[in-house]
Amino acid sequence: MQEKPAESRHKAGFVNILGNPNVGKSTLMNALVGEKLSIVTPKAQTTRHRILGLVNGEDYQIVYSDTPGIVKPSYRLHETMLKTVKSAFTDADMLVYMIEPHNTEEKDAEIAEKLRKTTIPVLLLINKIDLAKPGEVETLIAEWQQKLPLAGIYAISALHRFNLESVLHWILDKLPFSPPYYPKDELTDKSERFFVAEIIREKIFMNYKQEIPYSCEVAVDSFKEEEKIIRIQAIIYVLRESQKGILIGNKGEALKKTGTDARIDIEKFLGKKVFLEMFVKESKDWRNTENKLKEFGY
Ligand SMILES: Nc1nc2c(ncn2[C@@H]2O[C@H](COP(=O)(O)OP(=O)(O)OP(=O)(O)O)[C@@H](O)[C@H]2O)c(=O)[nH]1
Ligand SMILES: [Mg+2]
Repeated sequence: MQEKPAESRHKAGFVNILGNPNVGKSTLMNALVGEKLSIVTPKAQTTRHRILGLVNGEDYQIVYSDTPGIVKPSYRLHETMLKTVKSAFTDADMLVYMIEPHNTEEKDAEIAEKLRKTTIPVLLLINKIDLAKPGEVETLIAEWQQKLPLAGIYAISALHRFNLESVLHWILDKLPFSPPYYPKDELTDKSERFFVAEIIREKIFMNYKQEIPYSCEVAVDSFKEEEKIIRIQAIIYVLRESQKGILIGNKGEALKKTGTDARIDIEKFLGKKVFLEMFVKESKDWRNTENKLKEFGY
């Protein structure tokens, strides 16, 4: 028998990670890619865009997609987030659906039905098993085996990198034969500016309470690389004038802390010294304004 040419033995495909907010999708993608691409916070609805993370091997390329959590839309930004999730449902070679032990059944009922009907291979991951009560995981596995008899099912901890080899093994096994979709030295589809804005948004999620993180959008206005330093100017947009003061804080302390936290991580990400300046502006009701959402890349 003739040996297949190397090109046709190459595997590649889109592995799209879906799930409710906060289940650990971004943590999983970062762990699988081995690089902190997606921002991670303890708050729900952290991720707003679809972010690709590539894992390149000699004879394979896995194109992971981290996606926003599935939400019931209460404003336009949510609608675009949901559209992103839907697109990830249709262009996948494989679907990874992630849940956590204390997830309520009804939250997953609708999607479970879709997953049962699809012809795309499905991997169900029960994440955060480090937080599970005894017996809880076994019960969940049995339940999902009933619901999705064809799916691969694993209990994992994305945070503690527990059982991720099984995940990778399952994915590589199901990956279709195909030439690579992206150059083999690429890691993601997003720009450095995008990740800088995301890191700032992560620090806003960590440092402010209640509605503030959900009211902010970040845009990098200027990014100038010099020999020894990168000078970055970023604008934080808020929904209302009254939120500016909260962001800036007493004597500017709050914004200063957020800026320092962000700069430290941006320097790690870019591998270079960074000078970061941040300005706060009002962008009236941006979450509900079509052309503003477009401008912000949604
Ligand atoms: N204990 C524990 N916490 C985890 C695990 N995986 C993720 N987390 C935490 O869960 C929180 C949410 O993680 P994310 O990765 O941001 O979740 P997500 O699904 O991307 O959330 P959205 O982008 O908001 O939809 C963070 O505080 C993570 O550190 C895990 O295996 N165990
Ligand atoms: Mg996320």
